[in-house]
Parts: sequence; structure tokens; C-alpha cells
Amino acid sequence: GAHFLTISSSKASKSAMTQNQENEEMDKKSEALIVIDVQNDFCPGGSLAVPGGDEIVPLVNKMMTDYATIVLTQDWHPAGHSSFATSHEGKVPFSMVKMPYGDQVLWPDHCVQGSNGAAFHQDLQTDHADLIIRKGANPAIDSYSSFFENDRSTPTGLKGYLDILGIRKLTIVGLATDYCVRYSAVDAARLGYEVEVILSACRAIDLDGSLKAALDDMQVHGVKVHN
Ligand code: VGL
Ligand code: ZN
Repeated sequence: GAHFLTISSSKASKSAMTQNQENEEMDKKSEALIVIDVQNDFCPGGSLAVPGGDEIVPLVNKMMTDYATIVLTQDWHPAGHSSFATSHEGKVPFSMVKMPYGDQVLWPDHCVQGSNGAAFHQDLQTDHADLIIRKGANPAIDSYSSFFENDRSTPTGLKGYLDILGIRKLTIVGLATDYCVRYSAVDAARLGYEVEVILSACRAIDLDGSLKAALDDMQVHGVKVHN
């Protein structure tokens, strides 16, 4: 009709699309891929190596070509971070300690800011990243989730970024399934995003049943978990 002449060229070209194509395009724009901590220290040879951590890199690279918005996260601790066993006299890695914000696993020193261990795996296609979130910089609080520090209330800024872009659906992959992927996915679901975790593009530490606990926790919070 006559109104066709008054609409913008981008709308006019869209009118040639089928409704399905248009819906798909809108879906893509409201989605983001969140790639958690694909860093050297979490890969074989690193100080907190996750078994098979490097195996996910080709799949993650392939997935990154399918999303309009890509967020990478980096675990990014100062030397002497309170999550390191070496910061607690007489404590060994993988033991537990009580922190003011709750129970904390003590880790081997890892992902120290600016170190090679904190760098992304060399084959990860980081050029696809729109945003890189660094977390765990506060010496007194660990930060598994890419949304909040482990006090579950200090924000990283990721929610603000996603909300202002109108992103409502998140696909989460990376390391480790039972720590940073788990807490990122659960926090995202709690914040109201639609969340999907693709397990074939994740690897777990699996400490004392932590993988089962993570899968249960994600399910309880409505995270869709796929292979
Ligand atoms: C992580 C333990 C300590 C992770 C980070 O990325 O899952 N795990 N810091
Ligand atoms: Zn860490």
C-alpha cells in the first residue's frame, strides 16, 4: 500500500523476509554467548588445570560465530588473593575455610593478574569478544559468578551491559562447569534471564561431588542444561 513508501529502507528490506527469518533475527539479537574463564591456568599444564579444559576451545570458537554478542570472562586475582591456600597459614589447596561471606574452597595460586596463567588459551578466538569481564580482583572476596562476587551482592557490571542491549537469553559455556559456570548460570537465572548451559563446551573440576551439586543447582534454578 501507499504507506510502504514512507517506511525506512531497513524496514523495507526486512519486509522481504519471512516471519520466521525475522523472528530468528530478533532472537539472535536478544541472545548472548558467555564464555567463562578459558584461561591457561584452567587448562592442562596450568596451576588449577581442569581435566580436558583445552578440549572445548574448537567448539567454543565455532559457537562464537553464531552469536551477535559475545562476552568472555577472565578470573583475575591479585597475588596473595584470599582464595589461595598459600594466603592461609597451614592450609593446603582444596581444603575449606570460613570467610565472612561463607564457605570458601582454598585453591592453588591461579590466574594472577597479568601472568601467563591468567591469559586466554592461545587458540581461543578472542577477536570475537564484544566485552571481557574480569572478576576476582577484590583480595578479600572470591568471585565465581560473572554477575556477582561470592558475597552474592557486589555486581561485576555484566547485568547492566546485557540489559542496556536488550539481551534476555544467555548461552553459557567454559570452565569450570561446577564453579564459575554453575554460579554464573544460577545468578543469571535468578536475575530473570533465560539460561542454557552447553555441557559439551564445558569441563568440570569435580571436587567432592561438586559436579553433581552444580547440575542439581542449575536444574533447581531453571537453567536448561544440554550436551
Ligand atoms: C574457578 C576456582 C577458582 C573457575 C575460578 O573458573 O571455575 N574455579 N577460581
Ligand atoms: Zn579463581
